[in-house]
Amino acid sequence: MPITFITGATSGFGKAAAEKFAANGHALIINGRREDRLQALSNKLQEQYHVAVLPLVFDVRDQQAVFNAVQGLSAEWQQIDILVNNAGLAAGRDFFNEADLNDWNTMVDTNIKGFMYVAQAVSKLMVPLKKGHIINIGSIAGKQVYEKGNVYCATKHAVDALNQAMRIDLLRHNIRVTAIHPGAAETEFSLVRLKGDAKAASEVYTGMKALTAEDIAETIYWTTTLPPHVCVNDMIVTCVQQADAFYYNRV
Ligand code: NDP
Ligand code: 8X3
Repeated sequence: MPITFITGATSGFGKAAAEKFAANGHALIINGRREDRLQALSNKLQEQYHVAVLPLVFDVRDQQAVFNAVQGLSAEWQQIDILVNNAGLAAGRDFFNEADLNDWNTMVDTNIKGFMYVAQAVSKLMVPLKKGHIINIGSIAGKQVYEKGNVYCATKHAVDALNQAMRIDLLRHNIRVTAIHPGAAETEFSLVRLKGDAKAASEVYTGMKALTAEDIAETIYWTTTLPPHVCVNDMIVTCVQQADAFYYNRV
């Protein structure tokens, strides 16, 4: 049974990916900060798909907690085949000169530093196995910069660079490294970014059929099903009504 480790599995892409991998017989290590959600997901997947699930509650920003959690895995659970490095968020949508520095720190600490801690901790387990697949969740915001996107876009550009760096440095260890850069997807992302303003969050997707969490889960899973000598390095995925960070066809 392959083992897949998914960060940010309490919602959105991570949760949908957990469902997808479990439905395909993967044992799962799932992470998030909200313990109740993580436990409920774990119970559901074990009951529905009869797969082993290990919930690991930690904050990816906490370097020690990340390394303790990964290094503390039993020998069986350390045989990780796939990492979905997904936990992340946007906080605020403000002009550069007006943004809240706490929001900037939260995004840098989560989307860059937490992302790096998880990837390094798990890659250390993959190296001796001489195989593995790391899937980094970037964003269209990691390819282009838009108004009031400033630091969120910068963190996702960092993900783009780190994905390339991992691909190069892990090449000699036979580890596949893939970045998936989604466009607008209707998850809890905008609710978090806009600090719980449900009306403003839903307006982000007005007039278009945005991506769903399941669409991205499908894409993530697909990259893992290719023959072992094939690696998708970088992929941008948007809904049909979005061409890039700027061009939308809202109806
Ligand atoms: P959601 O808000 O639905 O899910 C985010 C997940 O990340 C939650 O499970 C949350 O869990 C987890 N998370 C956030 N901070 C931390 C932390 N410090 N430690 C551990 N887990 C954390 O959003 P999405 O599913 O949409 O977002 C997933 C990823 O996709 C993010 O990296 C986001 O930037 C990216 N993305 C999203 C797009 C979109 O339009 N939705 C488009 C492009 C990229 P918990 O709160 O329980 O810790
Ligand atoms: C999330 C997609 O367009 O809000 O990364 O930046 S967008």
